Formats: sequence, C-alpha cells, structure tokens
Amino acid sequence: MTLADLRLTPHERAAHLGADQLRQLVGLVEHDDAADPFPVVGVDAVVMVCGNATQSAQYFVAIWGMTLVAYAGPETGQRDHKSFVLESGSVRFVLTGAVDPASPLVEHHRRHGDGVVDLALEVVDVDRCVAHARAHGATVLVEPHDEADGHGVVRLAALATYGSTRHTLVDRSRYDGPYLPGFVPRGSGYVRRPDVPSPLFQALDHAVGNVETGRMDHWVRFYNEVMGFTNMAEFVGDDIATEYSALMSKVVANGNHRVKFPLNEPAVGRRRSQIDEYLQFYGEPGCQHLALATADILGAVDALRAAGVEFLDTPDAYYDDPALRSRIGTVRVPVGELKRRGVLVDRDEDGYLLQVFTKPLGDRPTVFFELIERHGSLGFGKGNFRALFESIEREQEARGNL
Ligand code: TYF
Ligand code: FE
Repeated sequence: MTLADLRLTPHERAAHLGADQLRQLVGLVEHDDAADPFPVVGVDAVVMVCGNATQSAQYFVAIWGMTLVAYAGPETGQRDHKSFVLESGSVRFVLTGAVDPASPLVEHHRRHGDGVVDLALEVVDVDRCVAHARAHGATVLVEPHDEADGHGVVRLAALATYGSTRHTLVDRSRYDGPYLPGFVPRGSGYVRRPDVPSPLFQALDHAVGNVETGRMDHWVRFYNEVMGFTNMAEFVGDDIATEYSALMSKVVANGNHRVKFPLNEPAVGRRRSQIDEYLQFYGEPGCQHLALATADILGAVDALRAAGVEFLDTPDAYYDDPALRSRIGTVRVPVGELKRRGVLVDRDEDGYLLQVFTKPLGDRPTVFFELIERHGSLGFGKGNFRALFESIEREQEARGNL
C-alpha cells in the first residue's frame, strides 16, 4: 500500500478526516499490510478508570470539546459500573467508574487512582493476531469471541501488556453500533464551553508507557515480537539520561505509524526520576501520557488555559536563546506567539512539530496529556527533552517528590 491510497478507517471518515490531513497530523508512513504478521488498523479506544466517570465525562465535554456518543450503566443493565464513550476526531475515550461498591474497579482505583487500563487496537483479524501473539509469548487475557446486538457482531480478545494495562483487540467490520454491544447511543446535557473548538484535537498521536528500571528493552521486544511493531529512530539513551533526563526511552510503532508507543524506564541519574515518581503513585507500570494531535495547537491551548487547564511552564530563556531561532528556522507563527503560550518547537530533517504538556490531570502525579501539531516531523520533540524534563522536575520538586 502506498500513501496515495492510504485507506481511512470508517471511524476516521465519520470524523471528516482526509487522508492528507491524517498523514500530516500523526505522521503516517507507507506500509504493506499483506506482509504484516499482526496488521493493526489503529487505536480503537483509550479506556480509563475514573474515580467519578460521571464528572470526568462532563470535564472532557466541557473543556476538551469531546462529544458524548454512547453509554452503558445500570439503566442499560450494566449494574457494576458506568461507562461513557466520548469522541474527538478519530479519538475515542471510554471513561469507566464503579457503581457497585463490590465492583473490582473500586480496588483498581484505590491502588492506581485515575488511569488508562486499556489501549484497545482495531485489527483486521482478531484470531490471527491472537495466534501470533500467543506463539510469541503474550498472555491472552480474553480469548477471541463474538459479541452481538441488533447492530451486528464484533469480535474481541485481549492481551496483557505492562502492569495491569491491556490491549483489547477489536474487529468491528461487521458492526455499526455506537461502540460495542451493551452500549446505547447517548448525547447529553453536558455542554462544551463556548470558546472551545470542536473538535479541539483530531487524532491520537502516541501513548507512552512507563515501565520499571531495566524493563524498557523487554517491552520493546514484546511489541517487536508479539505485534510486529518496529523501532522508530528516536530514543533517549543513557548518555542523555545521566546528563539531565533521568529516563531512558525507545519508541515502537505499527507498520503505518498510526499507533506509536514510546516506552520509558527510570535512569539512575542525578535526581529521583520522574518515572520513579509515576511508578510510586500509580503503583506499577502504566500509561504515562497521551499525545493528542491537533491542527491548531495555539487555539487549543488558549481555550484550555482559559478553562483553567494547567500546562508545564517554559522559561523565557528557551525562546530567547539565539540557538533556538537558528535551529527551528521559520515556523507558521512568530516565536512570540509560541512564547506567550509556552508551546515548544522542534525541527528535524523531515520538518517541525509544536508541542505542549499539561500537568498531571488527576489527583496523583501520574497521567498527563500532550498536545502536538506536526508539520512533517516524525519525531517526538527530542530537541525539547532538556527543557521539558527540567520543567517536569520543577513540578516534581514542588510536590516534594524529587
Ligand atoms: O513522548 C515523548 O517521547 C515526548 C517526550 O516523561 C517525553 O513527549 C518523554 C518522556 C516524558 C515526557 C515527555
Ligand atoms: Fe509524547
């Protein structure tokens, strides 16, 4: 397959995303699905456990401009928990919170706080993927099976990954319901703030996992062998790690790069690693950040800041450094516009990217979001790692965890 005939998923088409736009947003590359042992269409959903999914759903609608599309809960026969399905562009979040005090989600939330429990992947052939995964040592948490309702049939299975995180595998090619059997369509009284663009973000660019010291290469191999993912060029090795970052990082991606998973482990550096802080408060390995691709990072940041969302600060010195100006060349707005909003910029041989990071979203210093606007660059902002990690460490220090 070439990029010229890049096939959009029905979900991407429904979100009115064009192939060129998507290629730009998340940096897709050419890929031949026929030779792939584990062909992945894309990320199907990011499932999060929340202490209060009812209110989190309202937050993501009001402030992040997402749309509530489906629901399951006691009213629909699911007595254990409530699940709210939200969309923004081709991104689907499922927010789940316990209703029954005896729900296993209560214990999960006590241990981990709010967090990502499932990075569900849409695949072409669930059974073939599970067979390949099993043959390469994966733990199959849920065997392939059908679930059906009046909208058709989905085929589902689930694989274990780091910590208690899983990858549900979904084939929804024979299904036209709003999400999965058991869910009913639902809009709601939740209202987007009037200044928030909709959608504020269009696609999921990457989802990062934090794993224990010495385990990064294990998980890189897991994605290589179990899912046929390949390693991307960008990584933080121990050279950079000991100098300032206190972490090591490698990135794996599926064939077309729709799915990109950076993996971090703590590095024994000058200071206590931000990854150690995450592992302490999440209680085990887990998803550290979700990078949301937007076509207008400036508008997104303005709306989010106006709503009170907190971002990591970037010192003025970052923008005033003459080396930055010569490194990044000309970007689509004057550097002053980036400086005013604390948006970072990085350039490589393919182009440039703009990015900005929120502070942790919930009560614990664990999961946070990144906004990313790509203009050709296929990287992750390597040139910003120093400024970014120093900013994260200032927050860590303010929390008393450095
Ligand atoms: O995903 C990335 O690689 C970038 C940089 O703790 C990054 O967003 C890496 C580690 C980290 C925060 C950001
Ligand atoms: Fe990132």
